Amino acid sequence: MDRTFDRLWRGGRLATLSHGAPGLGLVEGGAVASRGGRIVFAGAASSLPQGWTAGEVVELEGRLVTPGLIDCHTHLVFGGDRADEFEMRRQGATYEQIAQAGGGIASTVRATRKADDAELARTAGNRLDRMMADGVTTVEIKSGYGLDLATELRMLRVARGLGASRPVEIVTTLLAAHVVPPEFKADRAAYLRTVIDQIIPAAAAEGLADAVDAFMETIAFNAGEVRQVFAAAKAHGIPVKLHADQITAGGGAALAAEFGALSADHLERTDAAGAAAMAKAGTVAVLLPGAFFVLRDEHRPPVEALRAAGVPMAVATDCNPGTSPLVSLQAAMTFAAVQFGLSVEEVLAGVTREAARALGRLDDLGTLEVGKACDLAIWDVERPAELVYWLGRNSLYSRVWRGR
Ligand code: DI6
Ligand code: FE
Repeated sequence: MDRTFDRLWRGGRLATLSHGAPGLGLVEGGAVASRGGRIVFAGAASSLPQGWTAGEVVELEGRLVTPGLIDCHTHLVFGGDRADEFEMRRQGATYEQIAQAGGGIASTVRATRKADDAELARTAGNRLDRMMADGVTTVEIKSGYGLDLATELRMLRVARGLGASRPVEIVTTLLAAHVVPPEFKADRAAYLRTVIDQIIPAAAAEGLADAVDAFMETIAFNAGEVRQVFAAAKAHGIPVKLHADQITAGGGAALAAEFGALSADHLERTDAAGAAAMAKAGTVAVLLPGAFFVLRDEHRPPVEALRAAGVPMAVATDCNPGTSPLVSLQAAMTFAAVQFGLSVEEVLAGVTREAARALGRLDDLGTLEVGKACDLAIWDVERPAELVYWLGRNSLYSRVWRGR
């Protein structure tokens, strides 16, 4: 083993989340060493190699170290907000009624098309800064409020730019199949052709999309349409994921599994057969308690069936202006435990290892293991459960991205 480290953290408790280790993979008296932004040692300090040298040694003083948190489902880039609709919903209007009246996603599309790049970057950047303060080191960002070639690509470029200007990794997802934009209402097939023949190829050519997503829902796209979008993504070698079974049961989980999707997200109305199909395909269930909370949904995702089938479960904010104006992944963690019944271990795995899996990035993110990116969250807590238990208390002591 090479014994020169850029930095060594020691004297803390590690939750490695590593493969094969039981539970959180806890290590007492642990140390983590980095070189060139990667982890070159993670384990008990007593098994550090003899004769090591480090550019810097950081004493953890008993603090807890976890992998940097990963928010694997956000719609962080958008124009305006929808506080007016929030008030309408408080007076009894439903999300679908507002959408049918031209509000909802369509109103954010209008605001996003109007906003210039600087405005989109500024507002999304503010949200991103807040997320990072929660210990988040990787954020997935979707397009889907442009719904035309120019604005969809613009959203993805702005998202990529946020990563270039901050110590955080941004993973981008093309969600041109979010809803049919107003100007195509009379001819949905024509919009679908635009997505398939223009937007997906252009995003692929510019390398702007790490994945392609779709919203399969009565107010959005049906199964046949989603199949066409997924086939086009696959033809360009881009992995897929799906907003599935959120408001209505539509067989979304099974469809996602059929295409070998990285993840199927929401799943409030997924049945046991859908869960079984996901298990077989290795598709991750991304649970989004923020939307469940804001919509006052009464259907929980089938956590017991997912668990019984062995489906990996991730937890994310779904940060978006309509159904989940939530910028705190820590809050989503508490909600996932309280509302969905996840254990502390499941929640912590869900924002680290399983979130990395949902992004197709388990090879270099999500656990404290040699060879992975040295992305750490260091917490002022005694027990891991405190990270899930507190609501609105940020226990982050420091955040490390790529070893810094
Ligand atoms: N699922 C959601 O929760 C959001 N989009 C989606 O596909 C809602 C987006 C919005 O209302 O703006
Ligand atoms: Fe979403």
